[in-house]
Amino acid sequence: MCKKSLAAHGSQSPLFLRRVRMSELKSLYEVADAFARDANVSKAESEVRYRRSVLDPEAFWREVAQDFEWLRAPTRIKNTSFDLNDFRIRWFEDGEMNVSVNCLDRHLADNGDKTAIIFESDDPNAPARTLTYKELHAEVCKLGNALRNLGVQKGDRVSIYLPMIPEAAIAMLACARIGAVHSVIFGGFSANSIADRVADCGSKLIITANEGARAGKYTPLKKNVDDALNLPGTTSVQTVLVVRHGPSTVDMQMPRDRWYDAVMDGQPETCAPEPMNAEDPLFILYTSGSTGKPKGVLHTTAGYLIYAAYTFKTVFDQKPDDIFWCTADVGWITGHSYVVYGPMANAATVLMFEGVPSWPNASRFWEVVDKHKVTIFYTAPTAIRALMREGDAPVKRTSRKSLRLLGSVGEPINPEAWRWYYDVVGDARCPIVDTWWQTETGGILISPIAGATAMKPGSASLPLPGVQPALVDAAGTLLTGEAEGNLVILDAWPGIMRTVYGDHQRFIETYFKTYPGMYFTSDGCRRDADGYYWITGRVDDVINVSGHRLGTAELESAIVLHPSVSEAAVVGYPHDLKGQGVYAYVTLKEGVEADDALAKEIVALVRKEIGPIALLDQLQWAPALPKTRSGKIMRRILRKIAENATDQLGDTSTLADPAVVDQLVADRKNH
Ligand code: 6R9
Repeated sequence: MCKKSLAAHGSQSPLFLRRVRMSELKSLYEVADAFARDANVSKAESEVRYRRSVLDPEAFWREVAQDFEWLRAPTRIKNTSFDLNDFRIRWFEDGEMNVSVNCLDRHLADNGDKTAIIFESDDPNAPARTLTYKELHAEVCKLGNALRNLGVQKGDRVSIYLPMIPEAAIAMLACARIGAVHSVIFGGFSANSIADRVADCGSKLIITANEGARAGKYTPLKKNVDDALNLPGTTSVQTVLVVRHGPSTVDMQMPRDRWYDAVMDGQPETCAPEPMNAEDPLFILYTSGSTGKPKGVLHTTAGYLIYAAYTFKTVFDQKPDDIFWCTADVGWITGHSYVVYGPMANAATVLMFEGVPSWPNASRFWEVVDKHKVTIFYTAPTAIRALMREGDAPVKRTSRKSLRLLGSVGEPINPEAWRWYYDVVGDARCPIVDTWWQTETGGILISPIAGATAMKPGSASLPLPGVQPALVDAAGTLLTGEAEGNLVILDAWPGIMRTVYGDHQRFIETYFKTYPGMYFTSDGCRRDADGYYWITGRVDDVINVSGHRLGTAELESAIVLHPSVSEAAVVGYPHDLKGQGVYAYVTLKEGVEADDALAKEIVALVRKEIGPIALLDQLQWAPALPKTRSGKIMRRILRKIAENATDQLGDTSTLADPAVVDQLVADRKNH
């Protein structure tokens, strides 16, 4: 049976759509009384808050904003419109604050000696390192001063390419302190990807480390930066700061390269915070979309911070004694909002972990939980599935008694993995918050509120206060009640991105033109009879591999750089561990012989161009690609072939040459 198309742009779109089983829709886990008793938010309170937030968003967010420290309190709260003729998104617009003051200084009086960061190294035998809020404040001030001495001023861009070490958080907060706009680049990106990101925003300075460690292996971060800075378009960079981390030596190119510890040495431990308007930029984070190169998602000061902080406290039911561990890297939005800004604005203790779940063995996560008495644990379905495959024993040999709440983010969590997480990891004691959101949204939009919302395995459940989701069909008609369609958001919330850096038109085009007047998420979604939302996955050309976004256009551009390749098309296909895998169809130039060595070269080229996270899981030689008569690649058909659902190819009559498909299907069978 063929699933109804949820395409946003006719035949261009839908990906693999997760099938939501009917029986799952009814499975309900009520909030346990024991948890509800002490919860920050009750079920009744969550409903009252939601109603208030939608009826009078001004009053709702005005009250939330009072919990923050302002240099100048805002009088205007919400000034937003998604109407294309009158488009604007401004929150707290006449307010002034400094994000680092809200994350650090205001905690010093009561929480100065409280642990802000517990750092757990990749090496399980290395001693853990901790920083109190006082110590973190001092480090951030020193780096803020050092950056100012190096000529970094308000509004300048600073790229951060660091492993998961405390200096990553220090660097972000130091930028916030002096009003510099940070752009964190994930350590799994290559020199080319660094160069693209540096060139796009014109960074003045890069903060990196000599190397990063994961599972006992080292990534030469500084060398990648050196290679990036040899590429065109990167001349804006004047200084490279290098954190000493790990034993390797690096080439220092003077006067450009400076050791981090040398520039920090002797800096005062106080640093005047830059007064920032609520709408001044805080950071840029590059993310993949349907077309072209990754775009620089820009978040601003007050709206982002308040939204990250509010959702952190609400969703995770945060209490003063919690030890919060979000396993995401700071190179992704989850690391920005729920390792650094959300928790630190709430004076929480966070654990930062440089390693991986399965090294040195499959108990590592739970050993770290026991070692540091983690109470709230937030990870991605791909990690849960990988650990589930190792069986229950590696979990069961640890205590995990300290845990009280579990979270999931990055992709839909399949009910089997949800149940394993709940029963085995959480011993059926800990609620799970399945949090749906995006780089663009700044913070969580749809999620259970721990202690208030009954859970259904596989559903992100209900919208948070201030969030108005809706479903539309391909024509943009709003669907009511139980329905399946494309997920849109009808009104602005404080954490929404403000623009694509340097390309406001692309921002409007990408998110607000498909369904005029609405923010289009590019996710498919089903709403059940209880109003619960079930995200089914992307309906655009973004592939979600292990919770990381990869654009098909980026992957294809990398493949065709190979001199033997004439054309390529990439699609996602369901993958047991990663959620989705990358399936590449490659057409070679006339006369080139296809063989394994060439396939390996292409895989290596993509890795070099984008980074180790861009792995082609499958590569199929394609004598030609299926195209419409107007020359458009029919991805819908390529997806079905990749999924091995060749009985569901649908209508191929509009193809220029239907025989192409028969050939691909036959080759797939032998693949
Ligand atoms: C936070 C983050 C965004 C895309 C998003 C959706 C998928 C994230 C999800 C989820 C189902 C969840 N996604 N969380 N799908 N349930 N709980 O991951 O941001 O990297 O920008 O990815 O991830 O498809 O559109 P980002």
